[in-house]
Amino acid sequence: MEYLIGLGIKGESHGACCGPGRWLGGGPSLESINPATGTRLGGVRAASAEDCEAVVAEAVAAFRAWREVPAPERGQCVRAIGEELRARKDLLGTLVAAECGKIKAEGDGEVQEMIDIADFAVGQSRMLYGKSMHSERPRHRMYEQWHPLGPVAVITAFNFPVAVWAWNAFIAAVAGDTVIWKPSEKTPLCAVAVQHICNRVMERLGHPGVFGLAIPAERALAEALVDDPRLPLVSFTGSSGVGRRVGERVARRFGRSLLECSGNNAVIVDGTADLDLATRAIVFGAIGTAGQRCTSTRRVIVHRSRLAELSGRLVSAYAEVRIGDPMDAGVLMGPLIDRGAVEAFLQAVARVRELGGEILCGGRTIERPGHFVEPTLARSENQWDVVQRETFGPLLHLIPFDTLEEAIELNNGVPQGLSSALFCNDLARAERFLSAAGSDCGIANVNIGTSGAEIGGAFGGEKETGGGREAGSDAWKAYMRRQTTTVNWGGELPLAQGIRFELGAPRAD
Ligand code: UN1
Repeated sequence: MEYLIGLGIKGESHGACCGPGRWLGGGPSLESINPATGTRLGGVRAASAEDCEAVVAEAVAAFRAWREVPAPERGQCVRAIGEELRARKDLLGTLVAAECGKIKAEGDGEVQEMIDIADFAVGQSRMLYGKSMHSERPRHRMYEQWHPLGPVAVITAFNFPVAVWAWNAFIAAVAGDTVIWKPSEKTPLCAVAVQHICNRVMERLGHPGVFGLAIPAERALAEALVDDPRLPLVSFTGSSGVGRRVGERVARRFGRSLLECSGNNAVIVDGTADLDLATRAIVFGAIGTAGQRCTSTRRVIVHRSRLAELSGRLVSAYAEVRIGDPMDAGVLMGPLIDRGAVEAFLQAVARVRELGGEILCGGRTIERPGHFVEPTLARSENQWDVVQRETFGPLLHLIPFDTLEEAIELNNGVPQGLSSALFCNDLARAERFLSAAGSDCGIANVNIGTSGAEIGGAFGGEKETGGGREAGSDAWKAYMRRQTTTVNWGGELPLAQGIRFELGAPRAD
């Protein structure tokens, strides 16, 4: 496992880090397990309550200095981290594949996503624009400016163990915030590797403490971060169930939360669709990352006239998918993350059968070490409970429709609202899907699948997906506080709305 040494991981790692490069780990041991083999990759000593406090205190102290560093200079720090990531893309991509089980090409792709958002953030560091307005009062200047918000907690999931942190951390850093990362305890080594890179760069550039890491083993310590009034923003990626609790707790203390929760993403295959394109996009969307992306395709809503042909094509495509060690070339699907994920997948398959659905292919576990299941196609109904919730695995429901309006209703007829796609070769139908009466999701694509979004757009979704927007576009605003400023440079004190309020004026009576 030379890649671990190349990433600075030697022996047992420590689960909390605050600058300058101070590694702490007074909590219990956490094992990092390769889900493809069940073997141990390494161990991490989790952060204790005292360690978490040290990380938060450091982020609070570092914020005082960082907020006054000019934003373009903050951007240069992110640029330097991006350069280090470029140099280590292969090593880190390998660790991502080994620790979370996605195939090496997707592991590398995830590191590329970090590099892309670093580049984006560097540009953004010179574009933290505020508007100016014309005041209604003479000799007054009115404008808004964006200030750094404070130390930000970034809680990430196992399935994107490095990229989602980067979306948040790089934008937050150029915005002038400091960052406390609470990664999934299922992928601690990825976080430790990235933290080593941050430490090296930020110490060299004289800004230690901007990026901190806390990997606690107990839920109570993660909750303490969520409840901490010193952290004005909590960015959370994970299930809607946990996201709801995070949102409630943060709201209780008037904090802000940025929630990126469950998806239940559908591809609509219209009567006019190119089935070659649609099939390829569906297979990548449903099987990529073994169906463990929040953007994974979970439902295919297909025009009844194409149902037989599309399901035939999908069944043949599924039979061709090579499943195995994510590090082997040619493998397209790796394992699920752990035993619990396999259980949830099997329960969902059993529930489809119980409700009268047909399993067209797959549905079983694969007998080999690790947590492998078969990619599975089911003929299901949209309103079934098992279709209404997100099963984090390669289970795809096929649902027929007759009219486009019905297809849009089915697309929108789930509690989640992250990603959606329409395959179609008819302009008016495509525009209908993208219109205000179309998809209700945060992402709506035409002739592109539901997963694999670029970082340039704002990423996130509606309803139980949580409403947050991360990564590109103007997502940076979530990491800053807006201040409206009015300067009176005349010698008078005119009041807005024409109000007269004069001391010593003669009384009307
Ligand atoms: C996630 O699954 O949490 O759009 C993020 C995509 C990736 C990001 C997924 N760029 O599929």
